[in-house]
Amino acid sequence: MKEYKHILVAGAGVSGICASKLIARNKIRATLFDENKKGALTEESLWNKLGEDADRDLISLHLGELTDALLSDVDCMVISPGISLEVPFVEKVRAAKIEIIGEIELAWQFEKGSVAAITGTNGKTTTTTLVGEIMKAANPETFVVGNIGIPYTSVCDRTTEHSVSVAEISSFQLETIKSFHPRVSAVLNLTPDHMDRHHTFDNYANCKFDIAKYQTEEDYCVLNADDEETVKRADRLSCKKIFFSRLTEQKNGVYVKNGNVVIDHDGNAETVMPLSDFKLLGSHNVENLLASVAISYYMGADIATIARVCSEFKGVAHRIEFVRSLDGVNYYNDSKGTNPDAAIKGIRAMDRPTLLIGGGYDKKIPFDDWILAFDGKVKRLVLIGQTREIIADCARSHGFTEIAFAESLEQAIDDCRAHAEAGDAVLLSPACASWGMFDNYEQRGDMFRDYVNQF
Ligand code: UMA
Repeated sequence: MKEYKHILVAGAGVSGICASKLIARNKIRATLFDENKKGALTEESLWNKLGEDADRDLISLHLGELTDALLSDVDCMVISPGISLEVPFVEKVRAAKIEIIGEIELAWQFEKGSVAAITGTNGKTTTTTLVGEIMKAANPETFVVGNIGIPYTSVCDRTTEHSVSVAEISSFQLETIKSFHPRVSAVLNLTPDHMDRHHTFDNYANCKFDIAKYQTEEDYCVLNADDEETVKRADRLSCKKIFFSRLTEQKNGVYVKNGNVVIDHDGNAETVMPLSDFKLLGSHNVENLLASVAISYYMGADIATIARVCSEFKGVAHRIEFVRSLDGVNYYNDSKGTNPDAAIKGIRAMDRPTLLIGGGYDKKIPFDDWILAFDGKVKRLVLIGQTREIIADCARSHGFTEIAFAESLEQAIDDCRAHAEAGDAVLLSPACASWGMFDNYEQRGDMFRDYVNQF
């Protein structure tokens, strides 16, 4: 770590909390600063968040406007990914010629092991989770960190020369790297997102590609050969490029051939696993699988371990999570489908006749697009919660009439089980928030999983 004396940490969310504690653990003064525009933060609430192990001699708090006095002896600012670099206080820090870095760059200064860093518009969390599980099986000293909700700064000083860090990295986090250098990086795909912060698609895409900016020809970047916007930008990379594809064979890459996942490396094409062993649905998940195989192979995992973990992988909890197969019926928990848009992804991912459990808290949003996405796939819709009549009316107005009501989630599952036949899927993807019946979508999904597992 550089010889800093006083670091300003901007943004008192989970990122700033963990960064301040890391800085103080390393005997450097940290001032945790937040503009607190919503007025929700107090010094007391922040000390509670910082916890008992926070060093109160080295950490101080500053809520409200950033003053010149505060900046007088600051030699670096660590900014949260949640704060745009265009806000006025950042301009003030720049004008004072204070170095600005982000949490990933800060953590990187403590990293002793090797890093896999994953970005892309969609699939980051699933891929990071799967690579994390593969690497944990190959090397118990594996940390899964980043935009997935576990700040890299919370574990980076526990890394060793043998450890592996698998990091989900957002475009916001990449805006403030200065030397972050993963051994294997990945850009999964690029479609417009976060335009409020990046303004143009090109800015956003370039920012994503910065994940490989400090990689050298010894390193690898895993890229989606089926995604035009990704392929288009690959030439600029100076590291080795490993392409993955669902559609075409890739020399030195990972692809699907005759129903198998194949890795072509060192002049050999080796079968990793039958694609049918992979439980997650949807072509986007096949891409996540291929990327994960490539990333973990170049991070040093052996093919037998990769195949075993990929075939056991049940997905990220509550996101089209495979729960189990019972009497030939597959059960999926997509409790994270808390709005019609998210639930449309759930139904699209089903590759078989589906008994769908929907309904919940009324956010006063229309359900038409969701019903239209049923596309002949939904054979029965079982509705729960406050919105059940509204959804039923909407479904009928689009000609869908196979509808049942249930008083509880358990009753809805029982109904589906009674009506499902071998080859069907039962999907919880409610298109509604859980409130009213549950505390949150996690509790709803946990209940679904537990109930299905006890049959
Ligand atoms: N703030 C200011 N001034 C501003 C703007 C914000 O003072 O102009 C303050 C706010 O009052 C707030 C803090 O800055 O207290 C920022 O908090 P936050 O909730 O935005 O950020 P964190 O809780 O620290 O979480 C961040 C990431 N958030 C964002 O990128 C928006 C988390 O990603 C990340 O997991 C976490 O750091 C640890 O690395 C979340 C996310 O939504 C999951 N990411 C986006 C996504 O996935 O689409 C990119």
